[in-house]
Amino acid sequence: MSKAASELVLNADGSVYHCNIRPEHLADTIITVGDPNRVEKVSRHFDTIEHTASKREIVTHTGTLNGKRLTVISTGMGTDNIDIVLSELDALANIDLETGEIKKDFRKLSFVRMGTSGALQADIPVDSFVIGSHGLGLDGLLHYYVGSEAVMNKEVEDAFIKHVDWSSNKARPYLVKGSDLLLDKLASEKTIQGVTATACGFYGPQGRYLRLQPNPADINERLTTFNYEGLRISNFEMETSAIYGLSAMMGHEALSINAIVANRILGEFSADSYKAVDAMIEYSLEKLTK
Ligand code: R1P
Ligand code: URA
Repeated sequence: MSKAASELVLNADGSVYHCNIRPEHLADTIITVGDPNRVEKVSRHFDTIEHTASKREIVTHTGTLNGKRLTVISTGMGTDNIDIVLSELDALANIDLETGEIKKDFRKLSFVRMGTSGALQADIPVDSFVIGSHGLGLDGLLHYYVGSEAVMNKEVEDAFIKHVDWSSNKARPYLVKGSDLLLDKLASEKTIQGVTATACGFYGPQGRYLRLQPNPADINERLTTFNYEGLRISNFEMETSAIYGLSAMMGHEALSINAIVANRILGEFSADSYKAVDAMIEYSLEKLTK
């Protein structure tokens, strides 16, 4: 079925509305980062850069490293932006933008998020690298798509809802597994694995108390103490669950590696978070391309 102009929105040059790139600008392996300034921090390691674009908080560089074609793109903060970026990148790969028809031959993409995050366990130090074996969505995005239950894990979600006494005023939490293929590439003794919890905000939704009290006040303690057959929640950030969920529904691979800039249990923040992020980028690029 073709798509109305209001549904699959294109710019005058044929690029997709927000990401502002055309199909030929997209590599099969895509690195997502939250911060637009981090795009250059990734692409400065590339051997070649063939295309750059930017619109709003979405900056894109495509090039090669060690013979592998890569696109690095910033998503800005939050799963609402992930909905936009993942939908448009999947459309670039799998929809004929001229006719609006879904292409017959599926093109599989691999998404690697290189982000920053706060640890929810005392034994996960600042400046370490955490890979999300699973994404735990506290944001609700996936419920807006028909069939999303198929990529979720009801049993673990039910155990989590019971353990934390999750309020029915909030969207039901969802748990999605990351890509085993990418985990094989990226994991080593230098990385820690755990469940990455994705919040819909940085303050109240992550239990930070400035002037307004989070509800519940002890949300972090409830998350830290959850354990389902050895699965524990390692860290908090704002994108992973949606990347894992949409990728799984679309048939793509996705994995998230985060530099730990804060430890929420110990109340610590990295003395040099930019250095930790640079080290995580170098580590991940090497693993991804060699
Ligand atoms: C909050 O400071 C932002 O940092 C984390 C969170 O997910 C959120 O986007 O990731 P990035 O550093 O990739 O943006
Ligand atoms: N990003 C987050 O979302 N939370 C943190 O605590 C640190 C980085």
